[in-house]
Amino acid sequence: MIFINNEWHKSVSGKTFQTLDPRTGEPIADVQEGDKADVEKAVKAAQEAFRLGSPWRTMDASERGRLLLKLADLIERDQTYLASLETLDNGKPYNMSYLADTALSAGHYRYYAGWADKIIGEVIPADGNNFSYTRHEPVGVCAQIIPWNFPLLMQAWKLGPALAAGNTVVMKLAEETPLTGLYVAELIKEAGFPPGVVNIVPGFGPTAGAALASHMGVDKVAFTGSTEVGQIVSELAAKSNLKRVTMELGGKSPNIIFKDADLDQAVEGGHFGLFFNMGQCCCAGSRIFVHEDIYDEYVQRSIEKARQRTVGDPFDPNTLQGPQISEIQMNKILGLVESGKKEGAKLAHGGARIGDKGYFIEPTVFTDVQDNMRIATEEIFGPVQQIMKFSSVEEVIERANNSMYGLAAGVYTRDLDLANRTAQGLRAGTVWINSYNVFSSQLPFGGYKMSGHGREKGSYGIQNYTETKTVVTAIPQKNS
Ligand code: TXE
Repeated sequence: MIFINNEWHKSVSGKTFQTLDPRTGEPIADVQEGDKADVEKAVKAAQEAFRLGSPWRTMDASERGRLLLKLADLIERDQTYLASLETLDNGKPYNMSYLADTALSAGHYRYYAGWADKIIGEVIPADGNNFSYTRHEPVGVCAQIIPWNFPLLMQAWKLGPALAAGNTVVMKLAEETPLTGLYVAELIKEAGFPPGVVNIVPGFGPTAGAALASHMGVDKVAFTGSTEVGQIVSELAAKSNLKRVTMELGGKSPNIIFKDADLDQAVEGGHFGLFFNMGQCCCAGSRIFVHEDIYDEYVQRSIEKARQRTVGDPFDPNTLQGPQISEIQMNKILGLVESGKKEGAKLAHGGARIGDKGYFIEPTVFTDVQDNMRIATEEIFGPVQQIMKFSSVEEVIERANNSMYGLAAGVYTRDLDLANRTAQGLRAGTVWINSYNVFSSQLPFGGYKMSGHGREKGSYGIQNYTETKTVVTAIPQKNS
Protein backbone atom coordinates (compact mmCIF):
# COMPACT_ATOMS: atom_id res chain seq x y z
CA MET A 1 0.00 0.00 0.00
CA ILE A 2 0.96 3.65 -0.33
CA PHE A 3 1.33 5.68 2.88
CA ILE A 4 -0.07 9.21 2.62
CA ASN A 5 -1.37 11.37 5.49
CA ASN A 6 -0.92 8.47 7.94
CA GLU A 7 -3.38 6.38 5.91
CA TRP A 8 -2.99 3.48 3.53
CA HIS A 9 -3.96 4.09 -0.10
CA LYS A 10 -4.25 1.97 -3.21
CA SER A 11 -2.45 3.27 -6.29
CA VAL A 12 -4.46 5.70 -8.42
CA SER A 13 -3.74 3.60 -11.51
CA GLY A 14 -4.78 0.38 -9.77
CA LYS A 15 -1.40 -1.13 -10.69
CA THR A 16 0.68 -3.34 -8.43
CA PHE A 17 4.13 -4.91 -8.71
CA GLN A 18 5.72 -7.97 -7.16
CA THR A 19 8.63 -8.00 -4.78
CA LEU A 20 10.71 -11.17 -5.11
CA ASP A 21 12.54 -13.44 -2.68
CA PRO A 22 16.17 -13.33 -3.91
CA ARG A 23 16.77 -16.86 -2.55
CA THR A 24 14.35 -18.28 -5.10
CA GLY A 25 13.18 -15.55 -7.46
CA GLU A 26 9.61 -16.31 -6.33
CA PRO A 27 7.17 -13.51 -5.46
CA ILE A 28 6.71 -12.56 -1.79
CA ALA A 29 3.92 -10.00 -2.11
CA ASP A 30 2.04 -7.68 -4.46
CA VAL A 31 2.73 -4.05 -3.67
CA GLN A 32 0.72 -1.01 -4.79
CA GLU A 33 2.67 0.75 -7.54
CA GLY A 34 2.92 4.47 -6.95
CA ASP A 35 3.14 6.69 -10.01
CA LYS A 36 2.92 10.39 -10.88
CA ALA A 37 -0.67 10.70 -9.62
CA ASP A 38 0.23 9.13 -6.26
CA VAL A 39 3.29 11.37 -5.97
CA GLU A 40 0.95 14.31 -6.56
CA LYS A 41 -1.23 13.25 -3.62
CA ALA A 42 1.78 12.61 -1.39
CA VAL A 43 3.40 15.98 -2.15
CA LYS A 44 0.10 17.76 -1.40
CA ALA A 45 -0.06 16.01 1.97
CA ALA A 46 3.57 16.96 2.72
CA GLN A 47 2.90 20.59 1.73
CA GLU A 48 -0.17 20.72 3.94
CA ALA A 49 1.79 19.28 6.87
CA PHE A 50 4.45 21.96 6.29
CA ARG A 51 2.00 24.90 6.09
CA LEU A 52 2.53 27.74 8.60
CA GLY A 53 0.60 27.06 11.78
CA SER A 54 0.35 23.30 11.15
CA PRO A 55 0.73 20.89 14.07
CA TRP A 56 4.21 19.97 12.79
CA ARG A 57 5.40 23.56 12.30
CA THR A 58 4.14 24.68 15.71
CA MET A 59 5.43 21.64 17.58
CA ASP A 60 8.28 22.17 20.06
CA ALA A 61 11.60 21.02 18.62
CA SER A 62 12.07 18.84 21.69
CA GLU A 63 8.78 17.13 20.88
CA ARG A 64 10.10 16.28 17.39
CA GLY A 65 13.02 14.68 19.20
CA ARG A 66 10.66 12.73 21.46
CA LEU A 67 8.79 11.36 18.44
CA LEU A 68 12.07 10.20 16.90
CA LEU A 69 13.01 8.51 20.19
CA LYS A 70 9.64 6.76 20.19
CA LEU A 71 10.20 5.57 16.63
CA ALA A 72 13.58 4.13 17.67
CA ASP A 73 11.90 2.30 20.56
CA LEU A 74 9.24 0.86 18.25
CA ILE A 75 11.88 -0.39 15.82
CA GLU A 76 13.57 -2.15 18.72
CA ARG A 77 10.26 -3.53 19.95
CA ASP A 78 9.68 -5.10 16.52
CA GLN A 79 13.34 -5.82 15.76
CA THR A 80 12.91 -9.56 15.21
CA TYR A 81 10.02 -9.04 12.81
CA LEU A 82 11.75 -6.22 10.93
CA ALA A 83 15.04 -8.13 10.67
CA SER A 84 13.19 -11.19 9.30
CA LEU A 85 11.33 -9.09 6.76
CA GLU A 86 14.57 -7.38 5.69
CA THR A 87 16.25 -10.75 5.13
CA LEU A 88 13.26 -12.10 3.23
CA ASP A 89 13.02 -9.11 0.90
CA ASN A 90 16.72 -8.31 0.49
CA GLY A 91 18.53 -11.64 1.06
CA LYS A 92 21.06 -10.35 3.59
CA PRO A 93 21.98 -12.75 6.42
CA TYR A 94 19.54 -12.52 9.32
CA ASN A 95 22.40 -11.91 11.78
CA MET A 96 23.29 -8.79 9.82
CA SER A 97 19.68 -7.62 9.57
CA TYR A 98 19.34 -8.00 13.31
CA LEU A 99 22.73 -6.83 14.58
CA ALA A 100 23.48 -4.22 11.92
CA ASP A 101 20.54 -2.95 9.87
CA THR A 102 17.78 -2.77 12.49
CA ALA A 103 20.07 -1.91 15.40
CA LEU A 104 21.88 0.85 13.48
CA SER A 105 18.55 2.23 12.22
CA ALA A 106 17.15 2.55 15.75
CA GLY A 107 20.43 4.12 16.88
CA HIS A 108 20.30 6.55 13.99
CA TYR A 109 16.81 7.83 14.84
CA ARG A 110 17.93 8.16 18.44
CA TYR A 111 21.05 10.12 17.44
CA TYR A 112 19.01 12.60 15.39
CA ALA A 113 16.36 12.84 18.13
CA GLY A 114 19.08 14.51 20.17
CA TRP A 115 19.70 17.07 17.45
CA ALA A 116 16.09 18.25 17.12
CA ASP A 117 16.31 20.99 19.79
CA LYS A 118 19.98 21.79 19.24
CA ILE A 119 19.81 23.26 15.74
CA ILE A 120 20.82 26.81 16.51
CA GLY A 121 21.68 29.93 14.54
CA GLU A 122 23.97 32.81 15.43
CA VAL A 123 23.61 36.36 16.71
CA ILE A 124 25.90 38.39 14.45
CA PRO A 125 27.58 41.73 15.23
CA ALA A 126 26.91 43.19 11.77
CA ASP A 127 28.01 46.71 10.83
CA GLY A 128 25.49 49.47 11.50
CA ASN A 129 22.65 49.95 13.95
CA ASN A 130 20.95 46.61 13.80
CA PHE A 131 20.30 43.43 15.65
CA SER A 132 21.00 40.45 13.36
CA TYR A 133 20.66 36.74 13.70
CA THR A 134 20.32 33.60 11.64
CA ARG A 135 17.65 30.92 11.85
CA HIS A 136 18.33 27.42 10.58
CA GLU A 137 14.94 26.60 9.15
CA PRO A 138 13.73 23.35 7.58
CA VAL A 139 14.10 23.27 3.78
CA GLY A 140 10.45 22.27 3.34
CA VAL A 141 9.07 19.31 1.43
CA CYS A 142 11.90 16.82 0.87
CA ALA A 143 11.80 14.01 -1.67
CA GLN A 144 13.96 11.07 -0.67
CA ILE A 145 14.77 8.29 -3.13
CA ILE A 146 16.50 5.25 -1.65
CA PRO A 147 18.10 2.03 -2.95
CA TRP A 148 17.73 -1.64 -2.05
CA ASN A 149 21.10 -2.53 -0.51
CA PHE A 150 20.28 -1.26 3.02
CA PRO A 151 16.54 -0.57 2.86
CA LEU A 152 15.95 0.16 6.57
CA LEU A 153 19.22 1.93 7.17
CA MET A 154 18.97 4.16 4.09
CA GLN A 155 15.46 5.08 5.21
CA ALA A 156 16.85 5.99 8.65
CA TRP A 157 19.80 7.95 7.23
CA LYS A 158 17.34 10.04 5.23
CA LEU A 159 14.41 10.42 7.64
CA GLY A 160 16.46 11.05 10.81
CA PRO A 161 18.01 14.43 9.93
CA ALA A 162 15.06 15.55 7.78
CA LEU A 163 12.58 15.11 10.63
CA ALA A 164 14.92 16.38 13.35
CA ALA A 165 15.23 19.62 11.36
CA GLY A 166 11.44 19.90 10.92
CA ASN A 167 11.00 19.03 7.24
CA THR A 168 8.19 16.97 5.73
CA VAL A 169 9.01 14.04 3.47
CA VAL A 170 7.85 12.05 0.47
CA MET A 171 10.02 8.94 0.23
CA LYS A 172 10.25 6.56 -2.70
CA LEU A 173 11.38 3.10 -1.69
CA ALA A 174 13.41 0.88 -4.00
CA GLU A 175 11.19 -1.35 -6.13
CA GLU A 176 13.28 -4.40 -5.14
CA THR A 177 12.78 -3.96 -1.39
CA PRO A 178 9.63 -2.09 -0.40
CA LEU A 179 8.51 -4.21 2.56
CA THR A 180 10.43 -2.98 5.61
CA GLY A 181 10.08 0.68 4.63
CA LEU A 182 6.31 0.26 4.55
CA TYR A 183 6.31 -1.48 7.92
CA VAL A 184 8.23 1.48 9.36
CA ALA A 185 5.50 3.76 7.97
CA GLU A 186 3.07 2.07 10.34
CA LEU A 187 5.51 2.65 13.22
CA ILE A 188 5.81 6.33 12.25
CA LYS A 189 2.06 6.61 12.64
CA GLU A 190 2.13 4.71 15.93
CA ALA A 191 4.92 6.98 17.24
CA GLY A 192 2.56 9.93 16.81
CA PHE A 193 3.99 11.95 13.90
CA PRO A 194 1.20 14.19 12.55
CA PRO A 195 -0.43 13.16 9.24
CA GLY A 196 1.46 14.20 6.10
CA VAL A 197 4.86 14.62 7.81
CA VAL A 198 6.12 11.36 6.31
CA ASN A 199 4.59 9.90 3.14
CA ILE A 200 5.95 6.76 1.57
CA VAL A 201 5.43 5.73 -2.03
CA PRO A 202 6.67 2.38 -3.32
CA GLY A 203 7.20 2.41 -7.08
CA PHE A 204 9.66 2.55 -9.96
CA GLY A 205 12.37 5.10 -10.68
CA PRO A 206 11.48 6.47 -14.12
CA THR A 207 7.85 6.99 -13.02
CA ALA A 208 7.46 7.72 -9.29
CA GLY A 209 11.12 8.70 -8.75
CA ALA A 210 11.26 11.03 -11.74
CA ALA A 211 7.92 12.60 -10.77
CA LEU A 212 9.39 13.49 -7.38
CA ALA A 213 12.68 14.79 -8.77
CA SER A 214 10.87 17.11 -11.21
CA HIS A 215 7.98 18.20 -8.96
CA MET A 216 7.59 21.95 -8.59
CA GLY A 217 6.26 21.59 -5.04
CA VAL A 218 9.29 19.71 -3.75
CA ASP A 219 12.05 21.84 -2.16
CA LYS A 220 14.83 19.26 -1.98
CA VAL A 221 15.65 15.84 -3.33
CA ALA A 222 18.01 13.48 -1.52
CA PHE A 223 19.06 10.52 -3.63
CA THR A 224 21.09 7.39 -3.03
CA GLY A 225 21.74 5.09 -5.98
CA SER A 226 23.77 4.78 -9.15
CA THR A 227 25.82 7.64 -10.53
CA GLU A 228 23.92 7.41 -13.85
CA VAL A 229 20.54 7.93 -12.17
CA GLY A 230 22.09 10.56 -9.91
CA GLN A 231 22.84 12.58 -13.03
CA ILE A 232 19.24 12.17 -14.26
CA VAL A 233 17.81 13.21 -10.89
CA SER A 234 20.15 16.24 -10.73
CA GLU A 235 19.04 17.29 -14.19
CA LEU A 236 15.33 16.92 -13.37
CA ALA A 237 15.86 18.86 -10.14
CA ALA A 238 17.71 21.67 -11.94
CA LYS A 239 15.29 21.92 -14.86
CA SER A 240 12.15 22.03 -12.72
CA ASN A 241 12.66 24.38 -9.79
CA LEU A 242 16.36 24.14 -8.89
CA LYS A 243 15.41 22.16 -5.82
CA ARG A 244 18.28 21.44 -3.45
CA VAL A 245 20.06 18.19 -4.24
CA THR A 246 22.15 15.81 -2.17
CA MET A 247 23.54 12.68 -3.76
CA GLU A 248 25.16 9.55 -2.42
CA LEU A 249 26.29 7.62 -5.48
CA GLY A 250 28.59 4.84 -6.60
CA GLY A 251 32.20 4.16 -5.75
CA LYS A 252 35.34 2.22 -6.58
CA SER A 253 37.04 2.65 -3.28
CA PRO A 254 40.74 1.87 -2.80
CA ASN A 255 41.99 -0.07 0.20
CA ILE A 256 45.76 0.38 0.57
CA ILE A 257 47.83 -2.19 2.42
CA PHE A 258 51.35 -1.00 3.29
CA LYS A 259 54.13 -3.48 3.97
CA ASP A 260 54.28 -2.78 7.72
CA ALA A 261 50.55 -3.46 8.19
CA ASP A 262 49.31 -5.98 10.74
CA LEU A 263 48.66 -8.64 8.13
CA ASP A 264 45.84 -10.43 9.96
CA GLN A 265 44.02 -7.15 10.39
CA ALA A 266 44.70 -6.05 6.80
CA VAL A 267 43.52 -9.33 5.27
CA GLU A 268 40.39 -9.26 7.41
CA GLY A 269 39.84 -5.58 6.50
CA GLY A 270 40.25 -6.27 2.80
CA HIS A 271 37.85 -9.19 2.99
CA PHE A 272 35.18 -7.52 5.13
CA GLY A 273 35.58 -4.22 3.26
CA LEU A 274 34.58 -5.95 0.05
CA PHE A 275 32.40 -8.97 0.87
CA PHE A 276 30.18 -7.33 3.51
CA ASN A 277 26.53 -7.27 2.35
CA MET A 278 27.37 -9.49 -0.66
CA GLY A 279 29.58 -6.69 -1.99
CA GLN A 280 26.50 -4.50 -2.38
CA CYS A 281 27.98 -1.45 -0.65
CA CYS A 282 28.55 1.91 -2.28
CA CYS A 283 31.82 2.16 -0.32
CA ALA A 284 33.02 -1.42 -0.99
CA GLY A 285 36.83 -1.55 -0.97
CA SER A 286 36.91 -2.93 -4.50
CA ARG A 287 40.47 -1.98 -5.41
CA ILE A 288 42.91 -3.48 -2.94
CA PHE A 289 46.43 -2.13 -3.47
CA VAL A 290 49.01 -4.32 -1.73
CA HIS A 291 52.69 -3.48 -1.33
CA GLU A 292 54.86 -5.74 -3.49
CA ASP A 293 56.85 -7.08 -0.50
CA ILE A 294 53.77 -8.66 1.09
CA TYR A 295 51.69 -9.17 -2.06
CA ASP A 296 52.06 -12.94 -2.40
CA GLU A 297 51.25 -13.67 1.20
CA TYR A 298 48.33 -11.23 1.20
CA VAL A 299 46.89 -12.84 -1.91
CA GLN A 300 47.24 -16.36 -0.55
CA ARG A 301 45.57 -15.42 2.76
CA SER A 302 42.76 -13.53 0.99
CA ILE A 303 41.99 -16.53 -1.18
CA GLU A 304 41.85 -18.69 1.94
CA LYS A 305 39.38 -16.29 3.56
CA ALA A 306 37.19 -16.25 0.45
CA ARG A 307 37.27 -20.05 0.40
CA GLN A 308 36.02 -20.16 3.99
CA ARG A 309 33.13 -17.79 3.33
CA THR A 310 29.86 -19.64 3.78
CA VAL A 311 27.23 -18.93 1.14
CA GLY A 312 23.62 -20.06 1.48
CA ASP A 313 20.20 -19.41 2.96
CA PRO A 314 20.42 -16.07 4.78
CA PHE A 315 18.17 -17.40 7.56
CA ASP A 316 20.81 -20.03 8.44
CA PRO A 317 22.87 -18.59 11.33
CA ASN A 318 26.08 -19.99 9.80
CA THR A 319 25.62 -18.14 6.52
CA LEU A 320 27.90 -15.18 5.89
CA GLN A 321 26.76 -14.51 2.33
CA GLY A 322 23.23 -14.69 0.94
CA PRO A 323 21.98 -14.10 -2.61
CA GLN A 324 22.48 -10.94 -4.66
CA ILE A 325 19.41 -8.73 -4.84
CA SER A 326 18.15 -9.57 -8.34
CA GLU A 327 18.74 -11.41 -11.57
CA ILE A 328 19.75 -8.14 -13.23
CA GLN A 329 22.42 -7.48 -10.60
CA MET A 330 23.62 -11.10 -10.70
CA ASN A 331 24.04 -10.95 -14.46
CA LYS A 332 25.81 -7.59 -14.28
CA ILE A 333 28.30 -9.06 -11.79
CA LEU A 334 28.88 -12.26 -13.80
CA GLY A 335 29.37 -10.13 -16.93
CA LEU A 336 32.08 -8.12 -15.17
CA VAL A 337 33.74 -11.33 -13.96
CA GLU A 338 33.89 -12.48 -17.61
CA SER A 339 35.43 -9.15 -18.61
CA GLY A 340 38.09 -9.58 -15.91
CA LYS A 341 39.05 -12.98 -17.27
CA LYS A 342 39.14 -11.70 -20.85
CA GLU A 343 41.23 -8.67 -19.97
CA GLY A 344 43.89 -10.88 -18.37
CA ALA A 345 43.31 -10.68 -14.61
CA LYS A 346 43.97 -13.92 -12.76
CA LEU A 347 40.79 -15.53 -11.41
CA ALA A 348 42.19 -16.94 -8.17
CA HIS A 349 38.92 -18.10 -6.63
CA GLY A 350 35.22 -18.38 -7.47
CA GLY A 351 33.72 -16.54 -10.41
CA ALA A 352 30.54 -18.55 -11.00
CA ARG A 353 26.90 -18.63 -10.08
CA ILE A 354 25.94 -21.16 -7.39
CA GLY A 355 23.02 -23.40 -8.38
CA ASP A 356 20.27 -22.36 -10.77
CA LYS A 357 17.74 -21.05 -8.28
CA GLY A 358 18.07 -17.67 -6.62
CA TYR A 359 20.89 -15.23 -7.21
CA PHE A 360 23.89 -16.75 -5.42
CA ILE A 361 27.46 -16.03 -6.58
CA GLU A 362 30.71 -17.60 -5.37
CA PRO A 363 33.00 -15.35 -3.33
CA THR A 364 35.41 -14.30 -6.06
CA VAL A 365 39.01 -13.11 -5.96
CA PHE A 366 40.91 -11.59 -8.88
CA THR A 367 44.65 -11.04 -8.57
CA ASP A 368 47.17 -9.40 -10.94
CA VAL A 369 44.55 -6.78 -11.72
CA GLN A 370 45.64 -3.80 -13.84
CA ASP A 371 44.27 -0.29 -13.27
CA ASN A 372 42.61 0.09 -16.66
CA MET A 373 40.61 -3.15 -16.60
CA ARG A 374 36.83 -2.85 -16.33
CA ILE A 375 36.87 -4.70 -12.99
CA ALA A 376 39.24 -2.02 -11.68
CA THR A 377 37.28 0.97 -12.95
CA GLU A 378 33.57 0.04 -12.86
CA GLU A 379 31.42 -0.52 -9.80
CA ILE A 380 30.72 -4.27 -9.63
CA PHE A 381 28.44 -4.21 -6.56
CA GLY A 382 29.01 -7.89 -5.93
CA PRO A 383 31.29 -10.36 -4.08
CA VAL A 384 34.26 -9.83 -6.38
CA GLN A 385 37.60 -8.74 -4.92
CA GLN A 386 40.33 -7.08 -7.01
CA ILE A 387 43.90 -7.25 -5.73
CA MET A 388 46.68 -5.22 -7.32
CA LYS A 389 50.34 -4.56 -6.55
CA PHE A 390 52.16 -1.27 -5.81
CA SER A 391 55.68 -0.22 -4.79
CA SER A 392 55.76 3.40 -3.56
CA VAL A 393 53.53 5.76 -1.55
CA GLU A 394 53.42 8.43 -4.27
CA GLU A 395 52.49 5.84 -6.85
CA VAL A 396 49.69 4.29 -4.82
CA ILE A 397 48.10 7.63 -3.89
CA GLU A 398 48.08 8.66 -7.53
CA ARG A 399 46.63 5.35 -8.68
CA ALA A 400 44.05 5.29 -5.88
CA ASN A 401 42.86 8.77 -6.92
CA ASN A 402 42.74 7.86 -10.60
CA SER A 403 38.98 7.19 -10.59
CA MET A 404 35.87 9.16 -11.37
CA TYR A 405 34.64 8.13 -7.91
CA GLY A 406 35.75 9.31 -4.47
CA LEU A 407 33.51 7.82 -1.82
CA ALA A 408 35.74 6.02 0.67
CA ALA A 409 39.21 4.54 1.15
CA GLY A 410 41.09 2.29 3.54
CA VAL A 411 44.71 2.48 4.70
CA TYR A 412 46.48 -0.27 6.62
CA THR A 413 49.81 0.56 8.26
CA ARG A 414 51.37 0.77 11.73
CA ASP A 415 53.17 4.01 10.76
CA LEU A 416 51.10 6.99 11.88
CA ASP A 417 52.94 9.48 9.67
CA LEU A 418 52.40 7.31 6.63
CA ALA A 419 48.73 6.84 7.54
CA ASN A 420 48.14 10.57 7.89
CA ARG A 421 50.09 11.46 4.78
CA THR A 422 48.06 8.96 2.76
CA ALA A 423 44.75 10.01 4.31
CA GLN A 424 45.46 13.62 3.34
CA GLY A 425 46.39 12.67 -0.21
CA LEU A 426 43.30 10.59 -0.94
CA ARG A 427 40.37 12.25 -2.68
CA ALA A 428 37.62 10.46 -0.79
CA GLY A 429 34.79 11.41 1.57
CA THR A 430 35.86 8.91 4.24
CA VAL A 431 39.28 7.38 4.99
CA TRP A 432 39.32 4.44 7.37
CA ILE A 433 42.73 3.73 8.92
CA ASN A 434 43.29 0.15 10.08
CA SER A 435 39.52 -0.33 9.81
CA TYR A 436 36.78 -0.42 7.21
CA ASN A 437 32.99 0.07 7.09
CA VAL A 438 32.69 2.00 10.35
CA PHE A 439 29.25 3.61 10.13
CA SER A 440 28.51 5.38 13.43
CA SER A 441 25.67 7.89 13.19
CA GLN A 442 28.01 10.62 14.43
CA LEU A 443 30.35 10.36 11.41
CA PRO A 444 29.54 12.27 8.22
CA PHE A 445 29.43 10.17 5.05
CA GLY A 446 29.41 11.20 1.40
CA GLY A 447 31.43 11.49 -1.74
CA TYR A 448 34.01 13.48 -3.66
CA LYS A 449 33.78 13.68 -7.44
CA MET A 450 31.11 11.50 -9.09
CA SER A 451 30.35 9.71 -5.84
CA GLY A 452 28.02 12.58 -5.04
CA HIS A 453 27.77 15.68 -2.93
CA GLY A 454 26.47 16.67 0.45
CA ARG A 455 26.98 14.60 3.58
CA GLU A 456 24.68 12.32 5.53
CA LYS A 457 24.99 11.48 9.24
CA GLY A 458 26.52 13.61 11.97
CA SER A 459 26.04 17.37 12.31
CA TYR A 460 26.74 17.73 8.57
CA GLY A 461 23.60 15.71 7.85
CA ILE A 462 21.53 18.38 9.62
CA GLN A 463 23.14 21.16 7.55
CA ASN A 464 21.87 19.46 4.42
CA TYR A 465 18.27 19.67 5.66
CA THR A 466 18.22 23.33 6.69
CA GLU A 467 18.13 26.71 5.00
CA THR A 468 19.88 29.63 6.68
CA LYS A 469 17.76 32.72 7.05
CA THR A 470 19.39 36.03 8.02
CA VAL A 471 17.13 38.38 9.96
CA VAL A 472 18.24 42.00 10.30
CA THR A 473 16.30 44.43 12.53
CA ALA A 474 17.09 48.14 12.56
CA ILE A 475 17.51 49.49 16.08
CA PRO A 476 17.96 53.08 17.28
CA GLN A 477 21.43 52.54 18.59
CA LYS A 478 23.65 49.56 19.08
CA ASN A 479 26.06 49.10 21.92
CA SER A 480 28.86 46.58 22.24
O1 TXE B 1 20.27 1.63 -9.13
P1 TXE B 1 19.32 2.87 -9.39
P2 TXE B 1 20.01 0.09 -9.50
C1 TXE B 1 24.75 1.10 -8.16
C2 TXE B 1 25.35 -0.29 -8.27
C3 TXE B 1 24.30 -1.04 -8.97
C4 TXE B 1 23.78 -0.01 -9.94
C5 TXE B 1 22.41 -0.22 -10.48
O2 TXE B 1 26.49 -0.24 -9.06
O3 TXE B 1 24.80 -2.16 -9.64
O4 TXE B 1 23.80 1.18 -9.19
O5 TXE B 1 21.49 -0.47 -9.41
C6 TXE B 1 15.52 5.03 -8.34
N1 TXE B 1 14.44 8.98 -11.47
N2 TXE B 1 24.08 1.35 -6.88
O6 TXE B 1 19.52 -0.05 -10.88
O7 TXE B 1 18.53 2.64 -10.63
C7 TXE B 1 15.24 3.55 -8.14
O8 TXE B 1 13.86 3.28 -8.28
C8 TXE B 1 14.38 8.90 -10.12
C9 TXE B 1 24.84 2.06 -5.90
O9 TXE B 1 19.20 -0.51 -8.44
O10 TXE B 1 20.17 4.08 -9.29
C10 TXE B 1 15.78 3.33 -6.74
O11 TXE B 1 14.84 3.79 -5.78
N3 TXE B 1 14.70 7.80 -9.44
C11 TXE B 1 24.04 2.47 -4.76
C12 TXE B 1 17.02 4.25 -6.72
O12 TXE B 1 16.82 5.18 -7.78
C13 TXE B 1 15.14 6.72 -10.12
C14 TXE B 1 22.88 1.69 -4.34
C15 TXE B 1 18.34 3.51 -6.97
O13 TXE B 1 18.28 2.79 -8.16
C16 TXE B 1 15.24 6.74 -11.54
C17 TXE B 1 22.20 1.04 -5.45
C18 TXE B 1 14.87 7.94 -12.22
N4 TXE B 1 14.95 8.06 -13.55
C19 TXE B 1 22.83 0.87 -6.66
N5 TXE B 1 15.71 5.54 -11.95
C20 TXE B 1 24.69 3.18 -3.63
N6 TXE B 1 25.17 4.41 -3.85
O14 TXE B 1 24.74 2.67 -2.52
C21 TXE B 1 15.88 4.78 -10.85
N7 TXE B 1 15.53 5.48 -9.74
